[in-house]
Amino acid sequence: MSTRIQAENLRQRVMSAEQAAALIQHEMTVGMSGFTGAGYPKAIPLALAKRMEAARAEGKPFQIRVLTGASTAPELDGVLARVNGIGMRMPYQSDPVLRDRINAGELDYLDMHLSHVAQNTWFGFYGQLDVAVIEVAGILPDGRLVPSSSVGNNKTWISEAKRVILEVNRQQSEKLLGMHDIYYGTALPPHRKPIPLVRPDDRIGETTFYCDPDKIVAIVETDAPDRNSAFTPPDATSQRIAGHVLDFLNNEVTQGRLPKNLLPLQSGVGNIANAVMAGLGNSPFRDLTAYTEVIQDGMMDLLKSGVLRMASATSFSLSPEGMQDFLDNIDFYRERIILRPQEISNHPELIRRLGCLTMNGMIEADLYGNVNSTHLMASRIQNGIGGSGDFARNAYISFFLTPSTAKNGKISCIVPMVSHVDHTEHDVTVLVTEQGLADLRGLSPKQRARQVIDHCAHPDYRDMLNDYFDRACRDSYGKHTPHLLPEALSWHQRYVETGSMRTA
Ligand code: 0RQ
Repeated sequence: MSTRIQAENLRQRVMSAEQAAALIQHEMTVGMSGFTGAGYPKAIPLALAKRMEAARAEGKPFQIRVLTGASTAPELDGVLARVNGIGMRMPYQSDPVLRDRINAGELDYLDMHLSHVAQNTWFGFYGQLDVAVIEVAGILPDGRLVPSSSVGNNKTWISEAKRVILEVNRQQSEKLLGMHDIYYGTALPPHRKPIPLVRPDDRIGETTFYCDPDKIVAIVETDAPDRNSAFTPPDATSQRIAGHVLDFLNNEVTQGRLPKNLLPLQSGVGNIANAVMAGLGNSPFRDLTAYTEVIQDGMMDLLKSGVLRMASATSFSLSPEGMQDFLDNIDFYRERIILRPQEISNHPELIRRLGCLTMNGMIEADLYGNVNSTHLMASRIQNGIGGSGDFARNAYISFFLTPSTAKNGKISCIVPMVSHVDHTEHDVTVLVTEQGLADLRGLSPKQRARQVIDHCAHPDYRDMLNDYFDRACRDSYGKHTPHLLPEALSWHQRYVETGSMRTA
């Protein structure tokens, strides 16, 4: 048995993944660990999927409700979706198999602000959590649990679930102990108090989770890596987007609206966000901090080069090389990284207090600055809003980034009216494409439209957008936010019908 399980009284609860999975029944609500492919249980979902398949073969239904921190991996969302074992999923996913099932209308998916999940659970909005399945890096002699490579909602799942099942993964470094900051001071309304965090590097909690030992019904030992998918090196489009962001930040410093070392950075998932981080590495900026939810390779490079002084997050999302570098240099990184529960990493109060500069990807934006981050052609979900709303709504400056076109130029990512709204015009400060940057601060809707067309739209679509806007200004029912209904959404309809938004 692994030396990772140091609490004598818990050792007799070690069992196989199959035995542990047998404790999970049809229609249970299960809170699992996992955030952006880090720290998710590796063995129990697989064993559970086999049971589900066997039940199905006997004609018996077997579906569970799955709550996590954010996205997981093929070994969790993928295997359960493949056997149609998920009846309800929240709050975020990015798995291709699960995504297809959601878009086929085969399960209920609740895509929601990540900061809301823990508190809504405490409020009782989701009913009783039956089981928590949590990956940890170890169990200390007194029963405290050493978190693994993500924190997510684990603290909440452990405290709220009737029963707890642990996966102790010996591939998670023992040296993770000391990197986390688990805040136990939150209270429910009407007795909430300010969260005592005023700098991104403040530590306000514990390094481990507490768990009532009587609730721990099973412990499974695993030895498997996190998903760790590779990043594509920044392409020309991402580099141009990053260049516009950096020019903008430089100018803000020159104008005295940002300090020389900026304000805490939040960076969303994906290659463009990673490219902005790479761009910062080649910039004169120094002594930066990050208050974000996910640490990708780009941020690790900034830590290594000293451009970034420290980073606070709830999870990693590293490439295999990035993970290897992290493990090789964990003593260095442990001094510079703090992982927190997601209700703290994404807390509106803290994001507003710290004045975060937030950078998130989007699918499309409209002339007035409304942003769609989640839906293709209004109805097909890609991933989910994730933490982008927590950050954008409360940011000092909120940036949304995208190439100006998608599908080889057949789709314009700047449209008259977004087909789904995640971030309203009130929460979006700056739009950036490879074409340029639209600074929407202090602009009325009509002023914003000109900025967005001139700076962000692809030249192939500029005339079409100007034509729409000119006619809307002339013929719209109201002239404050001019629109021609139903022409506003005809661009999307045209793509659905003809495979291109272009008219010619
Ligand atoms: O389709 O896969 O069929 O090729 O949408 O597009 O370019 O791969 O997107 O990986 O940069 O992510 C907004 C989804 C961008 C991401 C989003 C099609 C395109 C492709 C995906 P294919 P890309 P990226 C913190 C922050 C919300 C969560 C968030 C996201 C597919 O950034 O999920 O910000 N954000 N979290 O072809 C139709 C358009 C399109 C389009 C792209 N305008 N119309 N299709 N596509 N633009 C992290 C967490 O919260 C965990």
